[in-house]
Amino acid sequence: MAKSALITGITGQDGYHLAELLHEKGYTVYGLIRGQQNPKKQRVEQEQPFIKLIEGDLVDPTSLVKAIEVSKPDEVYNLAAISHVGYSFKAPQLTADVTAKGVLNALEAIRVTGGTKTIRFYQASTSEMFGGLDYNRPGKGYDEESLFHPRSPYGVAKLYGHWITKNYRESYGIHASCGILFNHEGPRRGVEFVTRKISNAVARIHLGKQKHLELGNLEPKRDWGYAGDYVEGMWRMLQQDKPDDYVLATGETHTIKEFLDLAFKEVGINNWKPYVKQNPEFMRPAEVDILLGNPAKAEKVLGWKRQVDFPGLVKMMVDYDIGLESANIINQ
Ligand code: NDP
Ligand code: GDR
Repeated sequence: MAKSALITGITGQDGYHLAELLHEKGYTVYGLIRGQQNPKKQRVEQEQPFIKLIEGDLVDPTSLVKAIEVSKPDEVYNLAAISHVGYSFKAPQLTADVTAKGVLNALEAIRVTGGTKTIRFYQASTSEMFGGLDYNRPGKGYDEESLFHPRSPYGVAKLYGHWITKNYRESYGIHASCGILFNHEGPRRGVEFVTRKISNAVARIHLGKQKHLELGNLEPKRDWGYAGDYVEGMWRMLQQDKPDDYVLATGETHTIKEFLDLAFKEVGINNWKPYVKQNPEFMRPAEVDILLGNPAKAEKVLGWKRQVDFPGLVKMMVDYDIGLESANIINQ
């Protein structure tokens, strides 16, 4: 019989890629969608009509119980979160409710419906749980044993989600795994995140639709991979006999300036400085200066490896946005 999976965060970047992957593998895919009139619902219905949508919210425990009862999942992928680090400083309590306690609500829904021995659970943990601080630099890359020091309400909330997932594994024997994923991007990334903000602005500048791009701090370094590669790693974690935690990363780190270099070169601009303005609005009260991951365990145990490299990722995103923005001109 076909396996069944329930994905929370179905309207997000990873929800899109994971739904595609599971559908290709023959799963029946259920997606939790929130809100009375979610504007993204129509897009999901058009692009991925195979997804069975269930209304629910991570902060509404009853809706999660219902979602488990309706989908009867073999696997639950908890991708839903307030996921924007900058926004989490503006809405720290909401972030705690969704990104921290929401994980507990999802685990409890599995427990109270009697699914602890039958349902496998994936928690979307993050490299934002590491701090990049002087006493705790990544060295050759943060791994599963590295110290945590979150630097934002988002990172703190995710650390709760990480530990409550481990606690349910230890307490109730649930097959629950945490993927500690470093930044992963692609054409499906929200435009509020720095890579897509840049690729979209570069496309628009190239097409004469925009003059400048406003950014915050350009010095931080990130370990950027392609989201399509990372959802494969999530799935592999849940196929293991034993649950465990894994870092998924590329093992390379680059500054935002390097991203700008490559993105603008794609459209023939070698000096991006005249096009980029700094705006303090996009600075954060506390910053993670450097992230670099060591994916050795995932490579060895899961046989996972990223496929798309950094230049390939930048090119993919800029090419996509040129296509998107050109089509918008034609349609106007
Ligand atoms: P997105 O921001 O693209 O998607 C977040 C999703 O969460 C959306 O579908 C959103 O739905 C949903 N959501 C928000 N609040 C609620 C709620 N109260 N109840 C139900 N759903 C809700 O995130 P990504 O796809 O990029 O990331 C997926 C997960 O992985 C997130 O948990 C993120 O924190 C984590 N992560 C991401 C990394 C990355 O680089 N992308 C790296 C490491 C971890 P709606 O459309 O209704 O707003
Ligand atoms: P991040 O991603 O915080 O790493 O979290 P984001 O793209 O938001 O920021 C990366 C770095 O770029 C700097 N920056 C800007 N960021 C944004 N969004 N907008 C700007 O204008 C801007 N200018 C500079 C930031 O300060 C930061 O240093 C992402 C999210 O997907 C999390 O959910 C996930 O857990 C982590 O990646 C791993």
